[in-house]
Amino acid sequence: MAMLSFERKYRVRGGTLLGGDLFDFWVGPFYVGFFGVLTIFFSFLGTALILYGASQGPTWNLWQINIAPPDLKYGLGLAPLMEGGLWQVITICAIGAFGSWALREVEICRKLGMGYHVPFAFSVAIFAYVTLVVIRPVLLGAWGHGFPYGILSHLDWVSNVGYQFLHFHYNPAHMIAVSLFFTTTFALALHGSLILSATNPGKGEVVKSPEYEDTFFRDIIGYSVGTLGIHRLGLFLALAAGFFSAVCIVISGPFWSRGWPEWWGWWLRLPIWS
Ligand code: 07D
Ligand code: 07D
Ligand code: U10
Repeated sequence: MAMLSFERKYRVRGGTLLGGDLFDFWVGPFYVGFFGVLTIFFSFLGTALILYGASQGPTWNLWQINIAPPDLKYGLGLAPLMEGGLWQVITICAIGAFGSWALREVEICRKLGMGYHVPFAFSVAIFAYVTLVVIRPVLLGAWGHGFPYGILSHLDWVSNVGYQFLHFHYNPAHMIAVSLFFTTTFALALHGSLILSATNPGKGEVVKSPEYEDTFFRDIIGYSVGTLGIHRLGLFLALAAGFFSAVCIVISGPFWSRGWPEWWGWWLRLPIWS
């Protein structure tokens, strides 16, 4: 079906979670909805506050702009605007914007009668972010444990927190997350190259069917996961990577406060060695 006639067919009212018909319309290619308005509100306010924070700071250099979380002495309380309060309001705006973006995805899925896989997947990214700026700081008792909002400053935070645990690579959940990230790119490279090899043949050649794709992997490794299966696997790998990332940082501090290399002592203490 041509895109234009398809759009006429599905661009109809209904499927909204909130707001009824009020925001049930499109602006150009964008579906609006109640959550579209909310997204615009939170992202405009959050961006404006970052710009305001930058205007009060020492630099307009994009890489060096930094909105820091409050000092640890403020614990889980509110901080004055210029001493981390800005970071607290921006964090609320960010969670509001990401959350309403996910719910706008849900409304679009409902309109199209599709599954909720895309908003579910985005929720895992939001979960990782919330783990960094809400769950872990709350468990540690201070908003000051959140990461600062700045391109270079957030890298400094990752490095500093990593070295607080001596050698972050020894964090077992970090190992699992890193391996899952590597496996995700490996799977996408295999999938992208396989699809192009079958469906984008040279001049005069015919497009090959999925049987060819299956057969390639049967010939080379004895097994094909299948055309639907590779998408399930890809989604699983990517979401598991994000999930184990959240695990690796939430256990660092709240559940393990020494160096990560020391955690592996349990191996040396196994009774089988004595
Ligand atoms: C390609 C989709 C498009 C998204 C883009 C990001 C902004 C921020 C804000 C000036 C894959 C848009 C960026 C809106 C501008 C201000 C105040 C997604 C694509 C292009 N990081 N991180 C980057 C974020 C964390 C880490 C780049 C966000 C954690 C490391 C970009 C978050 C930790 C490195 C960026 C976040 C961490 C980066 C490229 C939120 C652990 C790099 C991102 C909300 C997860 C790389 C200079 C990218 C870099 C990089 C954004 C969180 C580690 C600026 C929005 C605290 C080690 N991060 N990051 O392509 O070049 O993502 O940094 O959680 O090396 Mg980061
Ligand atoms: C949090 C992003 C969420 C994004 C959202 C959307 C916008 C809109 C708009 C473009 C989770 C934002 C959208 C803003 C943009 C437009 C229009 C994603 C998030 C909601 N590490 N490490 C990880 C590796 C080391 C350390 C994760 C590798 C060192 C710490 C991943 C190496 C030390 C933390 C990872 C390595 C160290 C991590 C990050 C190699 C430093 C974390 C991915 C090869 C000395 C972080 C939850 C992630 C984490 C994390 C990989 C090295 C420290 C598994 C490959 C040894 C402190 N590291 N790391 O989580 O788990 O994405 O965060 O050396 O906190 Mg690590
Ligand atoms: C996949 C696939 C597949 C495909 C695909 C894809 C996965 C097999 C069939 C998709 C993949 C690609 C296209 C490849 C490239 C993608 C990436 C590399 C991922 C990264 C993407 C990007 C970097 C692009 C990011 C771009 C974004 C997020 C768009 C930005 C858009 C906006 C900011 C507008 C959003 C719209 C909203 C929120 C609602 C509508 C609002 C408006 C239009 C604005 C007007 C506002 C109103 C009318 C509301 C009024 C607002 C109010 C009252 C509040 C005001 C408040 C104030 C404070 C002012 O598998 O198949 O192919 O293609």
